[in-house]
Amino acid sequence: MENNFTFPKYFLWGAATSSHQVEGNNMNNDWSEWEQNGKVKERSGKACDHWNRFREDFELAKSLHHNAHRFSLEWSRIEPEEGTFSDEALSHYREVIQSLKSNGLEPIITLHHFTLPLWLARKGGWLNTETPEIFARYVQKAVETIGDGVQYWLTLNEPVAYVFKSYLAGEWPPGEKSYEKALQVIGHLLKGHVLAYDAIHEVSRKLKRWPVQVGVAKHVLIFTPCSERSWKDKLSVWLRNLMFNHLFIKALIRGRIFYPGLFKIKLPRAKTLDFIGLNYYTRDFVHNEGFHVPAVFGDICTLKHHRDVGKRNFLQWEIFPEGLYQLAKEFSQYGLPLLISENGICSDHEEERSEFIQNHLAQLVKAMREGVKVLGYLYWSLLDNYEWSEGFSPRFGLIEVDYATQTRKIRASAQQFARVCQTGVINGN
Ligand code: IFM
Repeated sequence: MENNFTFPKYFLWGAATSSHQVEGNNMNNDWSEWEQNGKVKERSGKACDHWNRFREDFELAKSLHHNAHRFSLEWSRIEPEEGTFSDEALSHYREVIQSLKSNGLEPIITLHHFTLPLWLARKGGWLNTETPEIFARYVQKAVETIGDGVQYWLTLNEPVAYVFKSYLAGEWPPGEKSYEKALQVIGHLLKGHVLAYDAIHEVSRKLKRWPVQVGVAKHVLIFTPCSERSWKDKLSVWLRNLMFNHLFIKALIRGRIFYPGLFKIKLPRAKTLDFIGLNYYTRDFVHNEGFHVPAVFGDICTLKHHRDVGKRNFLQWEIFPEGLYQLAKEFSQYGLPLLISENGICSDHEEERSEFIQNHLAQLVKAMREGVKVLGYLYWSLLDNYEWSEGFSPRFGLIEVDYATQTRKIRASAQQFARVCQTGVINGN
């Protein structure tokens, strides 16, 4: 058909997970302590028991014609005590990679997906000035030991969202609500990325491996002014977009940044990104709250007329596929390839999930037709899993998990997505 779009041969098709959300029995990190202290309604417990069932899960991904899979290493398993690395955990992850490869799935590895080893959390986590170096040491060890044949690395998952939840909203460990601490942590995460970026490239050069590509998975949102007529709302949207979507990436490209609030951050080096991962889910309506920090960045409008706009997922996030086009175009300004490192919906209705994937892919195609270079599309998530403070109720998976029996069941939307993965063709008008 005339409007059909054929994705490039190199395109990565697959899904993503993260260690704490699927592995089960992660007892040595700050999240498990947070759960045990009763800070959330449900504990992760056995989660999807993916630690033991990864082979079965990757066979299912293969049967769905995926050719890539994103997962994260659990730092607290690899370095259970400061400076001591676990051979058992490292050989487990080596087996995970081997299993991916034998199923024809390109591994895409995240090195930090929200959780920290307890010993590091007790030393202040990302607030500690030594943490960037401590992170780089763990990254170097992991990449040396298990990274042979791994091309794609993501140093950090959603650094700004992590800082927001953990250091401003106080909803995630360590439960801080401090603007000053949030800025310090941003600075340390930026430095941690740069040191990790250098470590990954250095290991690959030293061990004469294939060239690697290193990025971050950046959480991105669409911000829309509450009132198109209010210049103040528009200003807040502009500032919010800069602060939450772009500044982190700009800092890595330029090697320095003035974060709003006049906090100056200088990094050891510039241009430390080979590609940009985008995690996209929804949009927020924003209205201006005045001219002091942080109100100037606007507030999320919870008025009924905005809350009721558009279709919503199980967590009441608006479904806004056009946003993927908009963000892909915006982020193409950096001249780096993009990877859609997460995009997904929690829903109990299969038609909604199918439509979600279809509509977002159509928007991605629109951007690609206009020349945006995209490496791949990874649906969040391969499996239903532990959605942090929301517990197990939101169902994001292409594969349904019965947590009582650990039975897996492929969903109808997964079959529909599988056809796109298999043919690499969609009708993108
Ligand atoms: O489950 C999370 C994931 O850990 C990070 N990105 C967003 C997902 C859905 O909320």
